Amino acid sequence: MEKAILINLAISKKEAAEAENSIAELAGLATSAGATVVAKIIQSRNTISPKYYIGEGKVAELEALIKQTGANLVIIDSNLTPAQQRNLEETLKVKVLDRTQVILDIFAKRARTNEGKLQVELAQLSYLLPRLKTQGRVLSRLGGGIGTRGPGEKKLEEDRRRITDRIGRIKKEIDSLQKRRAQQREVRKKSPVPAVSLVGYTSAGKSTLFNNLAREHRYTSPHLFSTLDSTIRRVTFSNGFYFFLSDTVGFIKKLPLELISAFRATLEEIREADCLLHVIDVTSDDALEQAEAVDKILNELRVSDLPVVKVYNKIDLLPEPERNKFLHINKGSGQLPLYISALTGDGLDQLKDRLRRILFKNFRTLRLRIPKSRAELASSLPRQAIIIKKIETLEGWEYQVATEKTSLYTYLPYLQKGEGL
Ligand SMILES: Nc1nc2c(ncn2[C@@H]2O[C@H](COP(=O)(O)OP(=O)(O)OP(=O)(O)O)[C@@H](O)[C@H]2O)c(=O)[nH]1
Ligand SMILES: [Mg+2]
Repeated sequence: MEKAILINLAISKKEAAEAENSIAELAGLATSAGATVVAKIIQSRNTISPKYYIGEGKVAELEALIKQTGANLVIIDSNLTPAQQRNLEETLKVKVLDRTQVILDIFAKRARTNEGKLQVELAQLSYLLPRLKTQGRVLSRLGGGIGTRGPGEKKLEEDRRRITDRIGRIKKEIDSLQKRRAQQREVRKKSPVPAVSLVGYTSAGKSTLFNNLAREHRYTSPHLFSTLDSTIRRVTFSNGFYFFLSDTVGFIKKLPLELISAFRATLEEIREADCLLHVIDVTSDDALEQAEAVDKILNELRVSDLPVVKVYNKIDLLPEPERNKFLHINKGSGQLPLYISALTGDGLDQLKDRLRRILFKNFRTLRLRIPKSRAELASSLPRQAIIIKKIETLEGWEYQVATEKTSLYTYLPYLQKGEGL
């Protein structure tokens, strides 16, 4: 187990105000990566030291603290230049990582699918490459653990050319995986079934809500970034209507650039959705800032024109009077905020109700009776309408369907009595 000391350097009033939350989040990241946090330090200073990032006085202080706590890892709550990282490691004689490296490490640990693993390796190598030029950092000297997982220590020591080759090959592989994914998406796009994507800050409760809505077991955990690869399940209403729900990777403030581009593919799911379900953790001290960070990333992904349903989750942990602090958010939209507990199921009926009204606004249900002689119509029906019920009879098939399309004209002769388009 690695014992880590965390350091946040604030060089402005604004940064000083955010320092507590930022270092608390870094502690969450470090724990998720497998380290134990033994100390947290916040330093206020006017400038960043080009040599050590933090001030020299702090470096001396750190040395003493390392001895005292037995720490073998120092994590800086920002990005370091290769020189700063090397200087700190040489002086402190322990491994030094920055925020991006810790996040990359968690992603390396969590990636499950082939594409996810490749994306993480690509991000790690891209982050490493410019650092190799100046660095010659001998990781083996400082042991394995956080920041060395993924491509592996040996690979990290390979020369630049081989890493560049590897990057090229990974890109090609990802490319072909993405083509396949795009084809699958095309198929899904032709389907009349609406799609909803869960989005939100990491640990907000997306997977828990996913499980509860889709009644399907998914991996949830108190650690950050427990979901990396998006998954899709069906959510059905009592009237038989249904939609597809996808669970996605969590967002975080200061998400490294390398990762935003690496996970763009995973986030493509979001772009294909008809509606986004934004999960906000009300128990987090900076819930509103987290929600803003998510909005910002959604903007960057250019999905801001999609309808978004915001849900305030973990309400079971919040006493009634405190809920008021979120009341002003939806002001003007005429919608009351939705308070839910993904864990206990509280508020999920109201949530489903709101989703139903958004997704199926223009849908209506119809009954069809298609004779055996028109089997081709029966087989193409799922591309035109949501099949709610299907019964096979001697003469053919009886359907109850939901549709918003007028393209059902070919089916007009087969409408059951009393139905009209
Ligand atoms: N008390 C309470 N805990 C919740 C609720 N929803 C989620 N949690 C807990 O919060 C933690 C994170 O939940 P997840 O569902 O894994 O969060 P996530 O948004 O999928 O996180 P990532 O996939 O890591 O981005 C878990 O320990 C859940 O049990 C809730 O409504 N109430
Ligand atoms: Mg999750």
